Amino acid sequence: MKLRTERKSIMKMSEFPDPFEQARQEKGYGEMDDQNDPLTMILRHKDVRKCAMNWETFKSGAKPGRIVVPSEVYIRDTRQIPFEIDPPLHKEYRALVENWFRRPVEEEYQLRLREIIRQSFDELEGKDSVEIIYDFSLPIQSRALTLLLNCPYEEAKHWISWGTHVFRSDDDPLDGSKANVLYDYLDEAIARAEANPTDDIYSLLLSAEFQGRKLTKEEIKGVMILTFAGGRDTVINAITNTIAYFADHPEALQRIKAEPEIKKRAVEELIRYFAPLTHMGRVVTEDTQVCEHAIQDDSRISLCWASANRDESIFENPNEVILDRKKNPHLSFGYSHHRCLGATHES
Ligand code: EMZ
Repeated sequence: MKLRTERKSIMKMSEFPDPFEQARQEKGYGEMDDQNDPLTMILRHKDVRKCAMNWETFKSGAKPGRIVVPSEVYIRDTRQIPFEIDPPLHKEYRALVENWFRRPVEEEYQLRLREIIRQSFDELEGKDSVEIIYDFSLPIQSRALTLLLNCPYEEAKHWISWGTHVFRSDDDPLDGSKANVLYDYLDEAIARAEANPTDDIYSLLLSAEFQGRKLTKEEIKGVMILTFAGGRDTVINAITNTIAYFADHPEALQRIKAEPEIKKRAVEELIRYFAPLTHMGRVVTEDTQVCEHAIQDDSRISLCWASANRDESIFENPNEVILDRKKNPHLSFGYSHHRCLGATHES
């Protein structure tokens, strides 16, 4: 199969200009509305890091769904764990799943993951054209998730049918009905593991000890919703944009083949450039200031990873993909205690 790009204009399909450049340089922040709950976007690398660490002033443990952009307060009540929890409790919750999420660095896990990716490529063989998101990125994401959850491979078919977002409807940020499909699925999966413990993630969570007690069903669901939702659109974005990049730049693929030692750096660089998650919010706990801009108690800020990744004071030629970029402190996986649990997959 030949990779083909559809857009024939001057800009290549995989070219992402930086929409934050001017605001980042001039003010350091941007403003946007989101369902009448406006937010101040923090744009500079240094400020994003500072705010990410300051969980007392910029909290994650707000009303469930409020730190997400677009806000999910109208479509879910379940708190995602450990994502919507602040220190010191955050660490204890995270410890429940941290080792489990480290498994992707193991060789055996990587062999199985590679096999999933190979099979997904094989399915494209002989086709003239494919819809890359639905025929490739989404299936890979869901099949890889069977490994992470240690669930039967066949489950992936079911998850793929949910579409690119597991509980958010594609075109209406206020439509919460889709979420029930996931919630019902999780109720059943938890009940099954309770009746018949296996070595899957549900059984792990059901047997876990948290502060001298078992987790509640609501807590288990909170971890599972995050696992299903958090690593979905982000992974699909990363895979799709990478494929688009190689379609636009076949010479880059040749280079990586010829110089396998730059592979790791190339992965980091593509993740920096595409920033699969644009930003993540925090709720402000007191009147404060960022970049000399007043921010009110109980309003929202967002930590704009995509802008920080193009900060010219940190990255040389930030708008270029430099496959073997040496210094690359990108923030695509977040920063500080909430750094993405799934980041272990990049190895
Ligand atoms: C939340 C979020 C986590 C949110 C790291 O990102 O991902 C989004 O896709 C979900 O909608 O609920 O899980």
